[in-house]
Amino acid sequence: MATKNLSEYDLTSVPSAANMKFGIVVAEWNYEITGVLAQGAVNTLKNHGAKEENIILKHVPGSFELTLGAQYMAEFAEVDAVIILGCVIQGETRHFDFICQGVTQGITNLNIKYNKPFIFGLLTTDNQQQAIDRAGGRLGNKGDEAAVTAIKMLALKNDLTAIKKGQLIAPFLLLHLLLPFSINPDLRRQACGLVHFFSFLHAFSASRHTI
Ligand code: DLZ
Repeated sequence: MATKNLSEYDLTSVPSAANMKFGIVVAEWNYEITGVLAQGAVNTLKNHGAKEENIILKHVPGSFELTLGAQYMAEFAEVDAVIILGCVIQGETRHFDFICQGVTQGITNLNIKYNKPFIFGLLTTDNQQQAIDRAGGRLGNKGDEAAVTAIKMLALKNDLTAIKKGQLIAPFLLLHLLLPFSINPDLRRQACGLVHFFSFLHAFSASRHTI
């Protein structure tokens, strides 16, 4: 049982979302809840610098359709991360269990298949009041939490990508340092040109692919 407010966090702990592109997939079932989750997610992304044109929001009929909707979003909208928002409320039958299980497994698979963050913003509650509490009520908004999670996961990916690029450029730098000691002047000139060319290519691609 959640006790913390989902919308309370240290603002300074969240990186800038200025260069990130997000997809948000929202289930229409229980829209009085999921609409509030979506609004919270959009506001939070914008508060952290995401541009309006870099937030693509689409709807699917129910939570069961969230997985495929999220896959469409990753394939056709070329977003960096997908935020998945739905609300499943326990009823009299076991429908609840099957939907929750299907979506959870589906989203887990998408994370691995696309190597992108697909954020699980699905409320799975015993009743309507528990959902209201988590959609702008006394426990905050799960949509805010999902947005912050998306930003943090992309920042993590950026950090690790930068480390990998740094490791790749190291051999070029080493070669650059050793070249002046080469004896043959022609060879030295040609090799210098090549090193400069590849360093430029590398720096160019690093500047274009920070996410
Ligand atoms: C059918 C159904 C039921 C009973 N309950 C919910 C729910 O609480 N939350 C939700 O998002 N969707 C529900 N659905 C619809 C299913 O997710 C799905 O849209 C249909 O089974 C059609 O595939």
